[in-house]
Formats: sequence, structure tokens, C-alpha cells
Amino acid sequence: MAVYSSRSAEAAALKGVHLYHFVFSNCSQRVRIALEAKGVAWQSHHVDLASGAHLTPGYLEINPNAVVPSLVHDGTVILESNDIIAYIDAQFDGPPLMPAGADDREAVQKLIDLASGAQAAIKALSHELLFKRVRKVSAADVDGMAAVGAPAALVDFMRDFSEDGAAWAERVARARTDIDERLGQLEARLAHTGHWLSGPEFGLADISWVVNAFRLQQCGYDIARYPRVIAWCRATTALPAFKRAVSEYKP
Ligand SMILES: N[C@@H](CCC(=O)N[C@@H](CS)C(=O)NCC(=O)O)C(=O)O
Repeated sequence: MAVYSSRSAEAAALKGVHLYHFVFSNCSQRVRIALEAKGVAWQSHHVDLASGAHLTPGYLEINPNAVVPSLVHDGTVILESNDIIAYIDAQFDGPPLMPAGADDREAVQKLIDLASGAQAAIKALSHELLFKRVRKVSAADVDGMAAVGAPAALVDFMRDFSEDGAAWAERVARARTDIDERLGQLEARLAHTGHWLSGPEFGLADISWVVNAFRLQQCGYDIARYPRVIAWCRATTALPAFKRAVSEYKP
């Protein structure tokens, strides 16, 4: 569990549940769905990634990885969206989001790890297929990120994106192979469970993955080879928690 000993006085002073997040971030959407599914009251701190609000000194004290989301619960900072949703399920009343059976629990943990490992590919595909048309990043923007202390991996990614050359094409090609492999594993799991990824009931594996599947659809990514994933995605995005947290969410 990624509990972070933050030196942020802002975070330490917070009472209740506070989410630092961005409206279109799939990792943030994952946490908002978990909060809605559990019925947890939370306060929003919208971090506008487009204007670099995640790179300010105040936010870097809360999350030194310079990413959203970050959850603060009674002054304790929890990072990593998949750890945050597990934390929310364990800490709060409401419908349990982990299945009861040991085999399903093990499968859910593997699926959550599979979703965590998909983030680099989802990010590359989002930039290639969605953001490229609307977001131009200059070499000076990238140098600016490095100058304010953004982690090297974020800076390298943005440099490749801004240059749009062979290194970027390589990232996108790797992302396509990676995502197809992971979607194949979801298809196999759904063949076994029938409806939800998590097991007999909707749960953490569904929450963890639906934001990725929804993003791939927004990207126009071809998932026709995965009919069970398509049907599952339709059912999951129709849930009230998904609508409140994602499709109808306004920051
Ligand atoms: N492993 C992290 C990944 C978080 C992440 O990559 N967040 C993205 C938005 S979905 C972000 O803040 N990106 C900022 C950037 O790339 O500059 C998690 O699951 O919380």
C-alpha cells in the first residue's frame, strides 16, 4: 500500500477524504468510481494537468511522482490509483469490492496488477490517438518540466511525444502490442466468469480496468477482436457509479 510520508502541511491539515485528481485522467477516474461505488463523501481538489498544476512545489510535496491521483484521508497521503481503490474498499462501509472466494481474490489481484502495468501503454495511445490533435508540446515546454523537477520518466516521455520521431513511433508500436496482449487476458477471464472481471459481483478489477477500456474506446482503438470485453465495458459504463464518476462528472 503506497502510504506516503508527505511533508505537505496542506495535506496533514486535511480532515475527511480529499482527492487530488484531474477530470480526464483515467487513474483519477478509477478512484472516483471506487468512491462512488462505496458511497464515500469526498472533497475535490482539481489538479489541471493541462496547465501543469501537478508540477507546482505544493503538489510535488503531496505527490513527488508529479502525477494524479493522490488521496488524503485524515491527513494521511495514499498514492497509486490501484492502491487507493483497495484502501477505499478496506476502510469504508458500503458494498464489498473484493470477491469472497480465494481463487477470485487471487485473480482480482492479478487483474489489478495487469491494469497498473498497462498505464504506460494507455498513456502513449492516449497521446497518439487523442491528445496529439489538440495538444502541441514544444521543446521549451519539455525543458520547463525538467527545470521544475518533474521525474525523468515523465520528461523523457514528453520529449519523445514533442519530437514525434522514431522514438515516439517505437513507444506507440510497443503500446499497441502490450494492450492487445492484456485485452486477450481480459477476454479469457470473462470467458471464465461470464459477466464481471472480479467474479460473481462487480468489484475492484472491473473498476481498475473499465477506465482503460473506456479510454481505448475514446481513442477509437480497435477492440473488435475482444467481444466479451466490449459487452463487459457496455455493462460497466452503464452503472450509476461510472456515470457519476466519469461520463457525467463535472469538476
Ligand atoms: N501509477 C500511477 C500513474 C498515475 C499517472 O500516470 N497519472 C497521470 C494521469 S492518468 C498523470 O498524472 N500524468 C501526468 C503527466 O504525465 O505529466 C497511478 O496509478 O496512480
